[in-house]
Amino acid sequence: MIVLYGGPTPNARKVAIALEELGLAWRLELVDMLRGDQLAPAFMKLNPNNKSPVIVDQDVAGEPLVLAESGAILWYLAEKAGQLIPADPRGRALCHQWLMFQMSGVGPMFGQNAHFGFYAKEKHPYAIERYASEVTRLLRVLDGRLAQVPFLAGDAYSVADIATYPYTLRQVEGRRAAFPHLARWSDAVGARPSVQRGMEVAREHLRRETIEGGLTGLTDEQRSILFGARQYALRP
Ligand SMILES: N[C@@H](CCC(=O)N[C@@H](CS)C(=O)NCC(=O)O)C(=O)O
Repeated sequence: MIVLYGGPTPNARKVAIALEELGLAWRLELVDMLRGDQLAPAFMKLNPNNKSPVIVDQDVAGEPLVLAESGAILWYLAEKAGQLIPADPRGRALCHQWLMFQMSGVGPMFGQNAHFGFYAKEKHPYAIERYASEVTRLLRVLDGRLAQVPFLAGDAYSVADIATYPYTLRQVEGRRAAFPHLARWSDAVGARPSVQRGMEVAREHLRRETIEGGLTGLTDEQRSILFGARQYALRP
């Protein structure tokens, strides 16, 4: 049994999609970010970086494996099941490249775009413009890649697609004409039953304060939990 610590967020969805696709036995342990579950001592023991997702794999030799960082988790699960990473060296290398592109580019830049564009109380035009431009640029890179191949790693669906889809889904909506290849890929990925199930992870816990929940706005306490005083006070 694999325990997934996470909530209704893109990074936890990646892991839920992979778990569903691979048919591994798993269950969810909710991490409610707005409540500050990620700062609780029990969670910080699993990930001192106070971020979800984290998995605990009890089905391993020796101690249960505790693993954070969604890209590392996807790679681990794919290797464990022997699926979702191309077998040939070229495909494997490209799969790794596009997974890293998601982890180092798409994830952080889309995250900062959401932060400065929506969650930050003060609106800084420079930061808003900077990250909105980065999002558009990264979407263009993905669209160019998907003009050449059906999936990010090449011919086969892989962990690189799983990592990217939860982030690009909302951005592609309304920009389909600008990014036709990305839209084609997004439809194909989104049609997979495992993706549909994985995207539903913890949906019932989606909070109205978040963009996806309707963006009623964060309270000062929630801002402090997510972006400020609370997490920094934990550091020596
Ligand atoms: N690089 C990490 C990023 C994880 C991350 O940013 N998780 C968010 C939820 S999607 C989180 O836990 N945020 C809570 C916080 O920053 O306090 C990964 O890919 O797993």
